[in-house]
Amino acid sequence: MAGGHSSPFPPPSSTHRRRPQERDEERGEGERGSRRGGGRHLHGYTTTPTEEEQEREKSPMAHARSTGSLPVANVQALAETCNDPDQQIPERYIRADANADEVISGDDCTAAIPTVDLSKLLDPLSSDEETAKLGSACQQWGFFQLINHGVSEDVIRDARKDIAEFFRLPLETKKAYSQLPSGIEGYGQAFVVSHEQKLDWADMFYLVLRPGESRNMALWPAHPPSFRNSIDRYSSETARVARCLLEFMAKDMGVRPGSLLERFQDQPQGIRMNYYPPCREAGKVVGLSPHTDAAGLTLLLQVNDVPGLQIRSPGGRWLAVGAPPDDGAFVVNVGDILEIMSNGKYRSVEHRAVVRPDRERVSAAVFHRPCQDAVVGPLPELVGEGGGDNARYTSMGYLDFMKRYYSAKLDGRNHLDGLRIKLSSSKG
Ligand SMILES: O=C(O)CCC(=O)C(=O)O
Repeated sequence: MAGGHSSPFPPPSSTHRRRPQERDEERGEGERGSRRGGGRHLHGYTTTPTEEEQEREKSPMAHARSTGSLPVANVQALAETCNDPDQQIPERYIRADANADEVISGDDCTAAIPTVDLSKLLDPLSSDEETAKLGSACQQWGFFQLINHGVSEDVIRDARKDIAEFFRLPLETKKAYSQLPSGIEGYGQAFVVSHEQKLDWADMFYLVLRPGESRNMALWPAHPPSFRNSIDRYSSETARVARCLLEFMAKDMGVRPGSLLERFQDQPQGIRMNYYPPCREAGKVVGLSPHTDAAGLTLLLQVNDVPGLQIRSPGGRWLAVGAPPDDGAFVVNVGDILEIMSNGKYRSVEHRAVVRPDRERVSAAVFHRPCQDAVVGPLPELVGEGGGDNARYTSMGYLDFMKRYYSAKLDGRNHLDGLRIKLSSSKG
């Protein structure tokens, strides 16, 4: 556990011991600064960041705080009003293109995504064969289901229970963990960059998980009481799984086993918990816009048994992923950074989430990212004199890469495609 103390968490500040309502009353406009331990945005004025703030800004997850989203309505609260047949769904949520594309669906669709078995990767007798399966899944689908991953059932059960319970808290309690204007971390929304853009039918709650010292414990809910412990355990276990996968991916790419791990040193990790309320016009709204993940590797847990994830299948059609199997398999996907590091061998695939008219849906994506000083670019072992291939992507520093990602709305593969180098095939 992080820190190796009897409690896995940093010692609580006085803020942590207060009830959220008390903090609300005290904060006013200055709340946001004070929760960060300083007065950055106190009443609209910029003040000197505290030492604590400065340290956090240097942390590998600083990007999560560097680009905020415009404030928009809480969708869970909106849904409670709008699902009354006398009420209209606000125009900003109505998407003309929501149902434009054909979707391959059906209860057996989960089977269509390749399955990778972590216990077979680790078994010397089956490791080579399973590594080839892993590689093929990453190259063709960019997605796979991971089974026998070794994360214990109780860790998954507790994370599921506490995430679902958090979203069931009264709005005012959840608001105590609201995002700050300058960052993605906290309860709110992401990627809202203009007052005109269409909005997703979902709320999210983002937390930085690793490295442990980057955690902003003031944003970790005190309710449900087991939340912090559950998410801490879940973080350690998923980081272990990601580490393992990165090693086997390096093997499949034909680079040194530590090549990816060096770039993912200390395993920066964040969790995005998504709450999709039911919508009586479910076919006209989108839960989460089509996008690719910036991160290296994402482990998605479908928190309740309501399906909603759709991915671009290799044939180009949307494929609906079925309800999660009972065994707590993860849906794993390759992010933009891994596509770039693999010089395009692996694919970061577009995906989206749809909503239901009758039931809420909850999911949790854990993103694994490289360290702050990593270069996001093709691995030197794969390009130029090292690997003989031409670099297919522009290289840039990780923080610049993330700023670029967070400063645009979610829009399919746009972010990633903007970094592709057009290789000339003509000789003249
Ligand atoms: O809710 C889902 O199934 C997808 C979530 C997702 O893509 C994300 O959080 O980035």
